[in-house]
Amino acid sequence: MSRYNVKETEAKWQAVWDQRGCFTAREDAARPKYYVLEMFPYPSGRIHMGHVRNYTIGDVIARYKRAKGFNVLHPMGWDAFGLPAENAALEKKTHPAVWTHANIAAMREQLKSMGLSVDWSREVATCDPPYYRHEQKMFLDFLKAGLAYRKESWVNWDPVDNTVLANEQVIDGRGWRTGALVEKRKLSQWFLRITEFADDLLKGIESLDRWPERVRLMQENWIGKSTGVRFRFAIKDRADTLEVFTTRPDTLFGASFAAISANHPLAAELAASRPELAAFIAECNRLGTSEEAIETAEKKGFDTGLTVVHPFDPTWELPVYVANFVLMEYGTGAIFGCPAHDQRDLDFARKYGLPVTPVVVPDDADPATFAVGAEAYTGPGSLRNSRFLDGLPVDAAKDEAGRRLEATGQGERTTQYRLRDWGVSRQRYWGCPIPVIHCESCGTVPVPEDQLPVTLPEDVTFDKPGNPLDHHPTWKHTTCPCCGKPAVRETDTFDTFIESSWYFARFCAPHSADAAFTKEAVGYWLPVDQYIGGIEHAVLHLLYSRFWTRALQRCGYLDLQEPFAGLFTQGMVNHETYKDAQSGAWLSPADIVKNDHGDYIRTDNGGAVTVGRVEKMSKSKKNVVDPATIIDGYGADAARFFMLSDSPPERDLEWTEAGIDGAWRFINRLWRMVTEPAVAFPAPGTPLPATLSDEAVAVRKQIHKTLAGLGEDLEKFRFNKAVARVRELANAVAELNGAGAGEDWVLREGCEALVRVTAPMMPHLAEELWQALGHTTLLAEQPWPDADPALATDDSVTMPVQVNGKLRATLSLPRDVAKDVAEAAALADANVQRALDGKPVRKIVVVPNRVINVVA
Ligand code: ANZ
Ligand code: ZN
Repeated sequence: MSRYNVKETEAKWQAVWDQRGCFTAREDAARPKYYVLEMFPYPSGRIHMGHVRNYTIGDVIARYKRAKGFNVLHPMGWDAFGLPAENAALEKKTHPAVWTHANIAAMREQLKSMGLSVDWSREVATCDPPYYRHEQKMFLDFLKAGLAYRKESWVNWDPVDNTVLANEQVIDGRGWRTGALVEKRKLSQWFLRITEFADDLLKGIESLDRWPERVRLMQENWIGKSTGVRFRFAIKDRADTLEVFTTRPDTLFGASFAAISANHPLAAELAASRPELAAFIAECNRLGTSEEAIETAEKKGFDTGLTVVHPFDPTWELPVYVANFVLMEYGTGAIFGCPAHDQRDLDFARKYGLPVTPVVVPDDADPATFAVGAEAYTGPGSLRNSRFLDGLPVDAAKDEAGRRLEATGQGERTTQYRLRDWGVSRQRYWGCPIPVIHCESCGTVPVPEDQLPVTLPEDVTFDKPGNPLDHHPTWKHTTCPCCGKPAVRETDTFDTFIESSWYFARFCAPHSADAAFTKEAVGYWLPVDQYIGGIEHAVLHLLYSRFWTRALQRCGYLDLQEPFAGLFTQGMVNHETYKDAQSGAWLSPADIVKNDHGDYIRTDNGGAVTVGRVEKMSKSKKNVVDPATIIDGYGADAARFFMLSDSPPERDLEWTEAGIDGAWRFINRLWRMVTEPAVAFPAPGTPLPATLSDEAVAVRKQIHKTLAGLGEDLEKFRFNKAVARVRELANAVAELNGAGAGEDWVLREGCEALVRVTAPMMPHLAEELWQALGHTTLLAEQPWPDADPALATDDSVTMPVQVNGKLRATLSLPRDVAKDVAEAAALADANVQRALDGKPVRKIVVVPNRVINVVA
């Protein structure tokens, strides 16, 4: 028995595809285009199984669509700026650029070893000036269009290193390196006006009908549209007012306090003469800037001693607190609290002994006894204890309260979004420089376009905390483009989410020098027809890209709103976890073997191993399998095939050795079927013989049913079903021994079908076998084999027979059989007769091709 030489074969076909430029994409107005894109990788240095899954899925789609006649664009590039390069520079004493480019080179080879049908001539790395110069230009255009602006904003400050920390560098409220309690500081930073598009981004979600419902919902919640009222409380003994935002003006008669954010101007004013309040504010600011931290912290407040006057009753006063759960960034930074109908307010009221008055009573509750205990009531109902609102249902009461606040000039009905403008300044080196100059006389001046790109200096050091651009001796010193006096460059760089907000457009014209892309190219290729990536990007990356596209449209770059017409989010790759039974230390799958009893033991010392749960592959739990090892041992096709075979692609997949072994065995089986057939194949192109054995006819039917079903599976991302179909067909074809009439012909037809439909999944093997079948063309350039509809439809169907709702028999009947024939067949069945047990049949319902229901 010969063996398939996987290494040689895979390398050979990769070289052939490459030389022929099989996957080079060219605009061609005469052909329908299809743009398939996987989220581009961060160049960490090595690919992981998540990449293998992501790119396998994308490649199956790309190859399939190409075979279906589409002009396919399938590019690849590198999301190359970011913090890990700076960390590596610090730890390994290398330069971020050197580290990044070395990683790109290594990962490019790894991805190429997967046999991806990528147009590598379009490769881009976002850290290269020819890429980011266009981003700087876009920013300047946004600035002109009023879509970018500067304002003071809070950052995480490490007081030991004296440096700004990215959110991911704050771990449990402490700096990742120093362990110091992180503080909030205010810095002047750049913002992009994404909120300007809040409503448009929300409405656009409706058109994204090829996006997962879950992602659409997450975006909707992130944008967070709320309708409510802004109104102003009079402050007792002061001339000014306190403006609050509420979505529940109906609950105003249940109000028992007002609260302001620790960063509210009023809090700052009061704190100036009250040290205890200043201390409380400082405590609030240590909570970190994330909404989650604020949400989960214990609700705390500080009574300012001020009171405000109820808007509907001048004799009613409410105390004003500074509270840690009120965000300055939302609404007006001030609220009124109604403890009975808001959980945070209730927790707060219980802590500070404030009244809890229910004003909304559920329709099925007794208003006389309805009370609120530990849980606020947030459901529907009608109003009580609320004077002129009494008896109204919640919605009507909201209307009425809003109307009265408007009528008395105390407030206005408004719409509020949770979405905040996008803060894009980062105090980091390894990012795109923000192209502005600060001049003492002229203020903030954009870098003139003919001076772009503003490139990063190469001679930087990372041994001091803080931003290396800022301590660079010369880089930031320049002259003002307006007045020519000495001025300093902005030393902040862009959030790396900016590079990924437009790379899909750059891929359309990656070598365009004067412009980020050409209108013709994006007009032809965009939107991306199928985007594929992890659910972790459901909100930020996808929302920023949708915003950026709209901003580009406004600035005349392109004519498009939604960059991604279709989105698929794949599941994770999981693996069993292993621990040393004694020490409890995590063990890698590579460090253990099975003993004679089938139990795992340590390879090095034979020690016992505890097998733990199946979890996402992660370095910390050591349950990772390196794709390089797998590709080296089994080849890319086996890895790809297994990735597709076990689970639906949107679900998590468990990587197992048995699974990859199974894929490998199947590869060899197909290889032998084609290279060592039971009987010699007739030459390619031999016409269908006049007579075929019954077996040959049956196999032909299965071949064409498989072709029909498989195309549909691939269209619908049911890759695991497609794999199952391929395996079934292989079984059926293998059954043909070739002795009967025309069986040699059908054997070829079956093998060709197998080879052609597996091509998107296992392209190297398929190409090799296509050649072995005597073809001189490249399979990568062949059209998809379409099914013969006459053979693809079943002429018999399986019909279950139910007697009084219970399944009693299954019959094989001709498709579209007449009802009376189906009824007779059902009643003739012995199991059905037994179930009837002599009872008269009252009714038979035949659902054509589906089910027969007998009622007795
Ligand atoms: C009074 C009230 C009574 C409220 C009640 C709710 C229930 P969404 O739906 O997210 O828009 N709020 C307003 N500004 C806030 C801020 N800066 N920080 C924290 N909370 C704030 O939530 C709007 C509600 O969140 C508002 O309606 C306000 O509390 C609170 F039974 O006003 B409500
Ligand atoms: Zn100047």
